[in-house]
Amino acid sequence: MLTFAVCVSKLTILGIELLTIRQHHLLSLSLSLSSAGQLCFEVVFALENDARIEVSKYVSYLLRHDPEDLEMNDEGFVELDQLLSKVRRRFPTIDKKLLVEVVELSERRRFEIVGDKIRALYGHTINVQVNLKEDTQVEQLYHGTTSEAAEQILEKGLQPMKRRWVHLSPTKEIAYEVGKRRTDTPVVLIVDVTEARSHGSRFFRATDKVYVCKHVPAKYIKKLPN
Ligand code: HQG
Repeated sequence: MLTFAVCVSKLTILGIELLTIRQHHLLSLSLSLSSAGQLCFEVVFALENDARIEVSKYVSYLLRHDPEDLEMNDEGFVELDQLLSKVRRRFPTIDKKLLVEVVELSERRRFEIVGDKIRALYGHTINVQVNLKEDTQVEQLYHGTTSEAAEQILEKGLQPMKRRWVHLSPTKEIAYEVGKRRTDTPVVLIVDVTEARSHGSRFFRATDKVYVCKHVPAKYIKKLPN
């Protein structure tokens, strides 16, 4: 079967506009030729990547930093329907399916949906009890940052700064990417988790890419060679 897809902003046939594409959406028109020689076409709506990022950023802001008029419980959950109404005030074309898609298709698992509620898994500045499961196995974790911050961290340890937790990465590659958000030349620090844990530090797994802890003393942190 021969298949190809084109992306258009409106669907026009013989000069007649049949469909105007909704704001924040991408129309993908797939044409395929079946083995019987029939020409088939399929129209698929998807949330445009940029719009997906904007919605994700707004949801992150609400669930991590300022829920505004949303009712948030002690564990950081809000009703998915309430969140949807709020998001729709800014992104009117978003429906529940698309909101769930934004949450579930994000390359980092920033949020979790449990029943009819949703919350951010990490990154909070507001005081919520996320009650993550403590990790007792992981031996080393990484932290990517700027060279200026790294110098401070090697002296004073890792501190949560504006957030509730220090955020750590399970691999040096992920830590490098985190550091890249701030600088072109990130420094990757390695945390001796086994040693820190044996002296009372506790580490929690938020997602497959993010671990958190309250504070890491400087003596358990080293700089990785570039
Ligand atoms: C630095 C993103 C000086 C620390 C990421 C960092 C992450 C110190 C900054 C998550 C310090 C805090 C969090 C000390 C720490 N002296 N600087 N003693 N201790 N710092 O944003 O780890 O995309 O709170 O190095 O991927 O950059 O939003 O932490 O530079 O997982 O889902 O203080 O956010 O996830 O900054 O990022 P942040 P982070 P999302």
